[in-house]
Amino acid sequence: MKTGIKSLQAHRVWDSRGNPTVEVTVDLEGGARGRAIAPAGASRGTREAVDLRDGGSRLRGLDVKAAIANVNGRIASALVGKDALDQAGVDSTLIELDGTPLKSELGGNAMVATSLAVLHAAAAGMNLPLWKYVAQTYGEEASIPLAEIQIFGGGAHAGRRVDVQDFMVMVPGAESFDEALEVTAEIYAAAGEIMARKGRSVGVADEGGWWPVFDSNEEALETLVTAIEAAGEKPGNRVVISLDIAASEFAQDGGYRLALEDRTLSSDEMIAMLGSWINSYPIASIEDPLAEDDREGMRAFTRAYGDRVQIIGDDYLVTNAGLVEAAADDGACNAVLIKVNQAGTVTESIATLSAARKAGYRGVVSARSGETEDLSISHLSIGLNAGQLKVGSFTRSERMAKWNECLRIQDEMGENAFVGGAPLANTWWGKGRNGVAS
Ligand code: 2PG
Ligand code: MG
Repeated sequence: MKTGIKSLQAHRVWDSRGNPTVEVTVDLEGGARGRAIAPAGASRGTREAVDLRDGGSRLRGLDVKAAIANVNGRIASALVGKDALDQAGVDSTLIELDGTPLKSELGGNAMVATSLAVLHAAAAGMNLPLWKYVAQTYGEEASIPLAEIQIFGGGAHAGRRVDVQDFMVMVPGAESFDEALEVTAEIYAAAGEIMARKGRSVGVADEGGWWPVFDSNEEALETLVTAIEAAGEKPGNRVVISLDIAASEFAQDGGYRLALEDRTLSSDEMIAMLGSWINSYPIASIEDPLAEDDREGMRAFTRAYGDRVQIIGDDYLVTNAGLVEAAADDGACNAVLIKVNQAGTVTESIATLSAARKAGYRGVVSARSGETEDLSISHLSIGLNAGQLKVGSFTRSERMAKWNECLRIQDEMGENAFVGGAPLANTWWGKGRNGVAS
């Protein structure tokens, strides 16, 4: 099969919030085709690759005509004729052409859709499913990840109705990915029934989790525990809780403004509050517990709780290998979220995962709050043996499509491919439970 890039074409499509985004189609000389769509975040780190948006009043300034023109013009001219199998070469061409630290010239949206579309085209050119192509190309043993699934949305994804952004569950004690989803489905439904009984069932947030009508952030946690029990599970047994605090979103003047509770915490008080939650609830993972620029806070939190919970840097590390290395030197975080559009290219994202592994950090492949039918991250999490996948909730097809794709691949690979409790074996949960399913 001839794998030279014959043509690249960008189109405007629409994401799960009804916002415009960039889709790129790549055709190879041998006839193979790859396609990918850029996702979009709402709670974004200041150091992540930026999307190119047109501004103005139409479509609230979010149109992507300039990004599309960049793909069809400068990017296509630079990439036509290049070998799609040379992902690193393609990505470094994109990076050079852009020439800015945050991809603001070509647009992170133009670059990520192009980079992923080339990866898809290469896999198609080799006649392989994407996950298998990725595993072979990057020398990984593919595995089916542990799913991190949102039950209540919050923060920037729910009109800031509560301050904390994601209240999620993981089922590391499940025997298979399928069983983990089944347990999650029961918990999601139970949480909905509890909210309905309280007269608080008013729909869902951006990622499909229940809309968070609570009087305090901790009430959401209490309700989540009740929902886990109502689903017939013992919290902390095979089901554990995962939080994305997304603290940068409510950091204010060196403190943390909990608007729902009308109080402002210092960094130390924030650490103490999260510590009391860790002591009271079966929390195995916390993402962005402190703000992206609260280096001392993140170090102190990691010193205090890093041996009990997984501490994921999202806004704090923005899928950047250099920031992961610096955090490792610093003793901040023990895991990194991998969002390809934060880095801007596939190659940089994989380099971040490698840097994480070298530092002994776990990697969690993640969707954005603005998503589409694009299934790349399901394949990447499996092919890169990442161990964990975060996609949002358990409704809405831009989310479900990604869980369903993992199910299909699990069928192909067999149940032994599921990682089970292994990725969390060193956490509070894993130590207590010995990583063994009950
Ligand atoms: C996050 C993501 C996904 P966003 O903070 O982890 O939940 O949100 O895409 O809005 O940055
Ligand atoms: Mg996050």
